[in-house]
Amino acid sequence: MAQQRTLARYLTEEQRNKGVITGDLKLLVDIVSRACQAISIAIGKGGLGGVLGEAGSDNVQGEAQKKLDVLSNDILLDANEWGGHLAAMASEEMDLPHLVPHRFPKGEYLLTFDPLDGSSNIDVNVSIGTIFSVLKCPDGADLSTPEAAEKAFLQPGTAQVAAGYAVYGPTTLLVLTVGDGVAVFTLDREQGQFILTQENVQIPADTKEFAINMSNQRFWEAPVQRYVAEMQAGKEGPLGKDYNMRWVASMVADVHRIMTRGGIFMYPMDSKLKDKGGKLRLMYEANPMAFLIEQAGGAATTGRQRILDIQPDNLHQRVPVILGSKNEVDRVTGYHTA
Ligand code: P6P
Repeated sequence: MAQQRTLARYLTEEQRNKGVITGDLKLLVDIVSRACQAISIAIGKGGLGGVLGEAGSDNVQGEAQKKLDVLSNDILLDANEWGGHLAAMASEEMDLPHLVPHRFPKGEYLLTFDPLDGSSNIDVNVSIGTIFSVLKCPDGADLSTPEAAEKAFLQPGTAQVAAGYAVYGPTTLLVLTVGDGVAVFTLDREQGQFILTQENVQIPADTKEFAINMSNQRFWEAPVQRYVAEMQAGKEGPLGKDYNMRWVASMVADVHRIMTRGGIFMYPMDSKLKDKGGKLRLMYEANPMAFLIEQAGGAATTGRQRILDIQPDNLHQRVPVILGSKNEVDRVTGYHTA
């Protein structure tokens, strides 16, 4: 049987053979992967683990937190505080950055994450996931207080050195880029290891499958109205082919389907979200997913600009997201800029 390549071996080869990553970044990704294993175990217990339902608190987005949102966030914080590889962390579930406590050494990286994306699906047993992004901490960054530390995170997505997601589905997968393509690892629960099952993922440039929450149709801007109507027109319409639709309402699950067989995912600007800037968060949803999608040959825009080029204004900034098969993303982006 061909020798299995574990995540640790993949990261070591990226470090040693290609010089793509540092030892500290290898440690960071390995630690995050182990935190995702722990989250997978907690989720897997479901009602037996007393982890379903509401936590009785709201997050910075004003969204009711699920018990697993809080537990997943705590698992990631606890796992990453002590390693000496991180300077600070930021999360969808925390208003301000979490500084590495003084009792631990600080490292050169910043970690942002959505600890449990799609948590409205937890109680109905639909796939959910963890999304993470890694940045370098700028030299001389002011990390004296959480408030001061926010500035260090406000870097465009092109500055990311790694990004990934775990999808907790029928199997638990880790999908990762360190800037050298996209690799997929499958959790072998008996070994307690992520095993490489696919590398150099390539998203088909064309697709017949789109993902959008159709209930928002009346709020969309004209370019998205036009594009979705053209897809619904099928073979007889201007796009000359019939399309299928999927909407899991877990970004991780919808993006992983696109990673696997192509497609286009849209959470576009709509009139009820205008004052918030969009639905999805830039720093720990849109940016890591955009990095992964581009590394797999896809495209990711707001409809009007490349997501990775956005200069963030604040830690919890929201943006419209259109990503996936390049030719389709280019088409609908062209409708916005025509
Ligand atoms: P809606 C989950 O809450 C999330 O942030 C993404 O994972 C998902 O794509 C989107 O929101 C779903 O939004 O409006 O369809 O519930």
